[in-house]
Amino acid sequence: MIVEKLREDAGGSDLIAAPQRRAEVVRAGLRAPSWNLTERQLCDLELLLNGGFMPLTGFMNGLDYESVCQDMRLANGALWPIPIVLDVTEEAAKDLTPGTVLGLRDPEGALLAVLHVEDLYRPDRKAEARQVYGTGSRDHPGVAFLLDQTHPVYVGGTVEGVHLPSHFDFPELRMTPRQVRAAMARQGWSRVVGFQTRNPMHRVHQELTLRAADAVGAKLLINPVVGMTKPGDIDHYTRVRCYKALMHRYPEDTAMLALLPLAMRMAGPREALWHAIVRRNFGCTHLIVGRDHAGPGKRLNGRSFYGPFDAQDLLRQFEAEIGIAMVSFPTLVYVGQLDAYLPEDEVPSGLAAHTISGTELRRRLTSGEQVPDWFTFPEVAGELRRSYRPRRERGFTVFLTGLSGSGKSTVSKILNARLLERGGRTITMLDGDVVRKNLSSELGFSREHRDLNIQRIGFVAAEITRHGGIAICAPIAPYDAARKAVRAMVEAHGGFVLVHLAAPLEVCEQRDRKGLYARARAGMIKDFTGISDPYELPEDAEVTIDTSEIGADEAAELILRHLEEEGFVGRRDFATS
Ligand code: PPS
Repeated sequence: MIVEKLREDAGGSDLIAAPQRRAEVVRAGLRAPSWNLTERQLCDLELLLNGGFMPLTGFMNGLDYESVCQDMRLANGALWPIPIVLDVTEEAAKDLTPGTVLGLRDPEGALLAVLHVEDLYRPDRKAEARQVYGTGSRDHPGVAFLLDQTHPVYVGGTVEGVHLPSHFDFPELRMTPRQVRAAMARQGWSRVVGFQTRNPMHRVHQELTLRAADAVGAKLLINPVVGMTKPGDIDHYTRVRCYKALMHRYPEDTAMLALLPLAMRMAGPREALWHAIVRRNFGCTHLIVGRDHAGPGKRLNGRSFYGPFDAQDLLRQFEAEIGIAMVSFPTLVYVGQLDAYLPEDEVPSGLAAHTISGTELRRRLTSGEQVPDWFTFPEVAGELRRSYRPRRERGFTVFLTGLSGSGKSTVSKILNARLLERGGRTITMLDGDVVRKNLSSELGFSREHRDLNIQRIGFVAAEITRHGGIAICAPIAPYDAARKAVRAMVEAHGGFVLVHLAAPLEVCEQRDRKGLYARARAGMIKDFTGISDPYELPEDAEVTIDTSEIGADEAAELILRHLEEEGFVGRRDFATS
């Protein structure tokens, strides 16, 4: 039967060039024009090369692409729901014509494969969004990526691989489809149910995977995605530590863990078909599909992009053709009185059902609150806690902005002293003048140079925050976009508190402790903030203090109080750090 054959062949016909051909491929690839693969393209290439994307033989040409977008099939009729395309810039496309070769390199420039160019085409990405994702809305992360982060020209053709992209993390869990199938065969597993996830696995997931495997008499392949998932998801290092910690909870010889370097699109129903094809290639006979499988969450207006069972309904139509059976699963909830997990529609009336959302879990972790044992095993909670330190143990940045003479340096010195008096934390001061002497001595005061100055401060502050320290920055930072960019950099690692010292210009000018305003008025200093250069008032400051009305000590006190209220530092009544 065709499906059996596909399963046997998958990975056997992977796209890495045979040893006797490899030297020739390398020679051609190194001489040819080259393209440095994006993160998503790297993921796609890896699964093309290792057979995870069987029966694809390369990045889609125009015919396959059109047909996949419209009918979920390649031009030859084979089922394939998601475009796998190589998008490049107009600049890179200039060197390419059908029949030429393109070297595909990793971000460091190492050659991974060559693409034998068949065609170049300029897709209608809005149409692609509607066809593949069912929406043109940028609220959908897959659509936002397609419209804003892909290049305008798609290059189609077959690929010949030199080697797989390198991964240095968790090498023992990074298996190709062929290796996974071989491991299954060694263990004598003939029925295997796959479990797809992009989240940490809690007790409910362990329950449902065990029940699913039991229901169909199969073993279990836990196959989490470690390529690209939804922006904001828990990083894969943390997740993989959680999965590893959980594995001993499965009875011996029932479950295997293997990582999948897939770049998810969050395309819901179409993505469920795609996941099924990939898992079939990894040797699974069954796939668990729950509510809203691979959905992107809710729109900004609170509505969902896909119905909760759309993915199950679509996959049901194609199970036989793909050669994988769906194990559909209801949402399980915990019923405290019974100390058991039940499908949500089977909870006896009068009994309370419990669940904890991802957002609530993160809130509990960062506020140091307990995560109940019914929700997650203590070893998993322990791993999560290592990554999600409570706020008062995490790094943060206080970023003071304001005109020259608004009190930034004085207030930041007092704040520094107050925090040092309490002890237990390391603090780095990044005062405007100090930074300009040490980090930015070659820069002037054009917008470009100011932006570069703030970007450098942001980079350093983000690193300090990442390492659990406190950064106190005090530049003028007159431009909103530059301040927002720093916020984004820092918030990826910890807290960010923007403090606007909002003394009116007249007051700052009156103080004129450095005599700069007088010189600026006399035209001796050009592009002086407030006089001959703009200051964009922040609308996103956590703390705004008019230092013409409030003294520096009191201003520092207000900032400290905010830090206490937000939990970045302990309250003085209770603790000293
Ligand atoms: S910026 O815009 O954030 O990059 O500026 P910053 O790095 O904070 O540097 C401001 C300090 O440089 C002195 N100075 C000037 N400020 C503004 N405009 C012009 N043209 C200028 N020339 C020199 C001034 O002393 C600023 O320090 P503060 O502490 O703000 O008074």
